[in-house]
Amino acid sequence: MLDPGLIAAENQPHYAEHRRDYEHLGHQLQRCEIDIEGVVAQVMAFEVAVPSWALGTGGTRFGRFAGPGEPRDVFEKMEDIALVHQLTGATPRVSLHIPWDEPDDPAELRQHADALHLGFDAVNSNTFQDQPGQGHSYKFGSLCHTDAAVRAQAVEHHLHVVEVGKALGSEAITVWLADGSNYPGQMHLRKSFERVLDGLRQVYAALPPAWRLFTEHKPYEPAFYATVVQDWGSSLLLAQHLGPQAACLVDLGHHLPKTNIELVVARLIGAGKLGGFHFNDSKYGDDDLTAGSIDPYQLFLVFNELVDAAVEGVEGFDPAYMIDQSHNLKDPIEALLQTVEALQRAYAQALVVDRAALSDYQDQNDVLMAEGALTQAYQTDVAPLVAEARQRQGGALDPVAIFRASGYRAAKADDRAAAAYVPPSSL
Ligand code: RM4
Ligand code: MN
Ligand code: MN
Repeated sequence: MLDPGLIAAENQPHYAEHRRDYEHLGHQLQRCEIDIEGVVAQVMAFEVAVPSWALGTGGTRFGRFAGPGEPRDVFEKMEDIALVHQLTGATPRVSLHIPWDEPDDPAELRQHADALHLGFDAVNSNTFQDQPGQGHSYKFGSLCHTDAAVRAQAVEHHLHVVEVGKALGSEAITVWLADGSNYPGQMHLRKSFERVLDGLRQVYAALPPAWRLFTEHKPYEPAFYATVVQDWGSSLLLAQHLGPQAACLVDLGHHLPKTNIELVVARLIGAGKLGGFHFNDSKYGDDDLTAGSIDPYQLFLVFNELVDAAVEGVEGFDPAYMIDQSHNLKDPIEALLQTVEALQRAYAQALVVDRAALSDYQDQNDVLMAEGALTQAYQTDVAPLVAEARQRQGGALDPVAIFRASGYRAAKADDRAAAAYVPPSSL
C-alpha cells in the first residue's frame, strides 16, 4: 500500500487544472439539465471485482514473457489488488480461480483479505484441465462426459469450490465449461447438454440460499467444432432450468466477431437472467485485452443497457461486475488501473444520456436524433468527472502516474526475487 500523502489530490501538480476541467464539465452538463454531482455519486458507487489470475503476466500457448516483481502466490496477488483498490477506490473484491489460487488455509487468506480491506467475489471452478493426482481425465469433457464417474468427479469439484467460497465469504460461483467437441459426430449434441444440466442441478442443490450460480457461455476454444454452452441461448436455458439462484454471465470476449453484445445484454435483462459480466475486449476471439481498448463504443452501448435497466428499476436487476483479462504485454497493475478507468468512463457516459429525449425520438422514429442522443453522451469527455469520483473515494487523480512514481514495482522486484511466479498451468 502507498503513503496516502502521495495520493492526496491536493498534492498533485495538476490539481488546479483538474478543478477547472471539472467545473467546465459541470457547466456543460448543466446545459443538458444533468447535475454533475449526481453522476459523480453514481460513479463513486461503481465496484468491480479483480480476478486473481490477472496479476501475473499472462501469456499464450506460444510463450510468456515474465515481468519483474510478479506476485508469487495468492497472498501477494491480494497485495497488488489492494493497491489497485487504493488507487481507484473501485476494486474491493477478488474473484478466485480454484485450484489456481486455492488457499491451503481459507481462514488465513480471509484474514489477509480483511487486513487489506478486501472481500471475495464469485469463485471460479476449473474442469478444463487435469490436476495432479486426479482420478479421471477431462480430455473428453467434464459435466458433459459420457462416463458417469467423470461427471461425478466434476460435480464433486464444483461442490468443493462452493465450500472454499463459503469459507472465504463469497456468495457466487461462476461455471465456465470447456466441454465440447472438435469434430462432427464426436459428441451427441443434445444429450451432452442434458448431462451438463443434470450436473449443474446437483451443484445448484448445494448452493447456500444467498448464493448465485453464473453460467458463462463461450462460442469456441478449446472446443473447435461444438461447445456445449456456446451461446447466450444455451446459457439462458441452463439458468432457467436451474432456478432463481442461477443467472447468465456475459464475458465480453466470448462472442463471435460483430455480435451485437448490447442486444444480448438487453435480452438477458428482459429475461431477468443477467447475472454479471467478465469485462475485457477483443478483436477476433477470446483475446482478454483491456476493456474498451478495441471497441469503446460497444462498451458504452453495453453500459447504456445497464443504466437503462437501472433507471427503469427492472425487478431483480443486480449484475455482478468482474474483470477477466490476461495482461501479456502491459504491467498487470497498470492494465487494471486503465481497465477500471475505461469501465467508469463508459458508465459515466451512459449516465449522461438524455433518456427522456432518447425515448421521445424512438417513439417518433426520429432515427438521426435518437442515435445522436447516444453519440452526444459518448462524445462527452467525462474524464474530469471520473477523476473527481475516484479522488473522492480516496483514490488517485492519475492512478498510473502515481503508480509509476511510487516505485512499487521496483520494490516488489527486489522483495519477490526469491521465488518465481508460477503461472496457471494453461499457459
Ligand atoms: C475462460 C473463461 C473463464 C476464465 C477462464 C480462465 O475463457 O473466460 O471465465 O475463468 O477462461
Ligand atoms: Mn471469462
Ligand atoms: Mn475467456
